[in-house]
Amino acid sequence: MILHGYWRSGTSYRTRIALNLKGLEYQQEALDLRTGAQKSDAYLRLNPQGLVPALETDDGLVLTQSPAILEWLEETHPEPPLLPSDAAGRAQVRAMAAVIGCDIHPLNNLRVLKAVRGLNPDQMGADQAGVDAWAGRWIIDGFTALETLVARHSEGWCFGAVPTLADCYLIPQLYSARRFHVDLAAFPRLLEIESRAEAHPAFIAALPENQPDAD
Ligand SMILES: N[C@@H](CCC(=O)N[C@@H](CS)C(=O)NCC(=O)O)C(=O)O
Repeated sequence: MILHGYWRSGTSYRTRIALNLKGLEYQQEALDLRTGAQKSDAYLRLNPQGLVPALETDDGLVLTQSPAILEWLEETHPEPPLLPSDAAGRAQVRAMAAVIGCDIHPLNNLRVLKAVRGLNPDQMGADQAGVDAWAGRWIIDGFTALETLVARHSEGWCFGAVPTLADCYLIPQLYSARRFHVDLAAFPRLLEIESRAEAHPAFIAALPENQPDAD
């Protein structure tokens, strides 16, 4: 398989974690988002949305949108499972993932931040402090809910005693929160999960700084 991604992209990071937890081999093709490589004609043929990640499977499929990729991985490589065995548990894990994937990450994606900075026609014109405040607002909002959900369901990881899709989403969002200088002191349970991930080989191998294109 080939993962098209970028070392600091949260959606690429969450996909790497899932691939690693499943013990799957994959090559990486890096796209430098800072230079707009995701908008090249060649990449747009793979992913018309011009966003990372995209996963080329061994069968020649091209998968896009990290939630779809993670669900595909779970369906095609069920061991070890990243979703609980019961429907209620799966709904909880997917809800935790969606807090990040739907309600936090899209608001601090590169193209949204460009608009917030005023580089796009929206002309909102924020400086770096304004961008941090914007991103932080949505991160704190989502993390506050997640801290409560984790308190209800955690036995070490976000849900239960083994990593699930929710942890694949959480760890990159914590990394991103630090880049926006968010004070994480109010989220001790999330930080506890992060320290567990810091000792887990699948999460370590997925760390941005451990990727071939890291600079
Ligand atoms: N919902 C998409 C979001 C993908 C996304 O926003 N990717 C970011 C990197 S984390 C990106 O490619 N940004 C490039 C840009 O905004 O031009 C997913 O989960 O795959």
